[in-house]
Formats: sequence, C-alpha cells, structure tokens
Amino acid sequence: MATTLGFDVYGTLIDTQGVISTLESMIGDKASSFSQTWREKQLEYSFRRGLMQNYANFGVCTSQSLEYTCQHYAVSLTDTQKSELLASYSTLPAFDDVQGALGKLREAGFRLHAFSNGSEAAVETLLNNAGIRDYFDGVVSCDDLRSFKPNPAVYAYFLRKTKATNDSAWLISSNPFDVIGARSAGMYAAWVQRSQAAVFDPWGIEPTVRISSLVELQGELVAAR
Ligand code: 2OP
Repeated sequence: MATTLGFDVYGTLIDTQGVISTLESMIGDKASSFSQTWREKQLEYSFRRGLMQNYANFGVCTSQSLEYTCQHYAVSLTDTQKSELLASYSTLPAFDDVQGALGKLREAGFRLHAFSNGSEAAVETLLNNAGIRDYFDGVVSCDDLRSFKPNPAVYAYFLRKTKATNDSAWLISSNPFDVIGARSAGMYAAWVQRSQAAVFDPWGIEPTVRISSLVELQGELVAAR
C-alpha cells in the first residue's frame, strides 16, 4: 500500500509569520511579537475549546485571538484593519521548500493530504492562493469532528478519511503538540524543525524522524521503511 502523508498546514506548509509585513504597516515594530502572541493565543483557544467541548471553528479562534492580542498590546485597530489581517490569513505564503519537496514525493508515489484544524473551505482557499493545492489528493479538516488537534480522534479520523492504516501513514508537522498527539495516537510522525530556536517538548514522546526542511523528508521516509 502506498504511504499516506498528512501535512499540517499552518506553520508547516504555510508561514503564519507571513502576516508580519501587513502588521508592520499598521503597528510598526511591535509586529513580530504581536504576530507570535496572536499565533500562540490562536492555538491556546483551540486547545481550551477542545477540552471544554465548546467548539468554534479555527477561524473563530483566529479572530478572537486577534482581538485578545490587540487588547494585550493596547493596540487599537479599526474593523477594516482587523478584516484585512484576517483576510491575509487566507493569502499566507508557502515555505520555500514546499513546492519542490511535494512534487518529488508525488512523483515517488506517496499519497499527500493536507491535514489541519482549519475548516476545509479555509484550507482549500489558502492552499489554492499559495499555489500548492494541486499537490494534494485531498484536505482533511478537524472541523468535520468539531474538535482540534491533538484530540486522538482527529488522527483516527485522518486514517479513516484517507483509507490508510497506522503503519502506512505519517503526520508531517512543525508543531510539537501535533507531532506528540499523532505519536500518542499511534501514528508515525516527522517533526519539521522550522527554526533552530524551536524546542520539542520534553515529554519523552519523540518524533519518528526530525527534519529541518521538507527536502529531507523523502530520504527519511525511505530510510524508516
Ligand atoms: C493546523 O494547521 C494549527 O497548524 C495547525 O492544524
């Protein structure tokens, strides 16, 4: 059976720091820390909503975390500016290594799926705008289960939706919470260490492989067979 790869989207395929240039035009030198707080709070909201079983989709987590971040930094953005920032979340760029690596993986016979907290519609739009949608056989969204990563149910859902099995499927993610969630659910998982400063949580649940670029992925997958 061909190996199925589930690619996390935000932070793995797509650079969420891509909003910084828009932010700089609005708030100047606070942009980088603002963007990081926004991303961290967006994820925190998904974890809290999952645990509370009070679901709202990832787009709501993104907009409410933007509101929090504005208040946290005492930055007053107009509704138009907030709408522009949220719209920029659907036009974020793919990382430089994505196109080349995905093309080679498809040629080598791997089945590629995007696998994200984001709603199917939001991810479809984002991947199309980033010019990488055609590399994927499909999009698997946690929104279908009204839950978020790292709920083990979402990894099981990924396998069902892609008709894969634990021994023929990998999660590919730059987010340690996602990698640990997939490994804890019994999947193979590759951690894409997008920054030298990134720390993998010291839980004793390790990625199957660590890579610093998607270019290394195919070699690691073949070696892991
Ligand atoms: C995802 O794309 C949030 O990066 C995470 O599901």
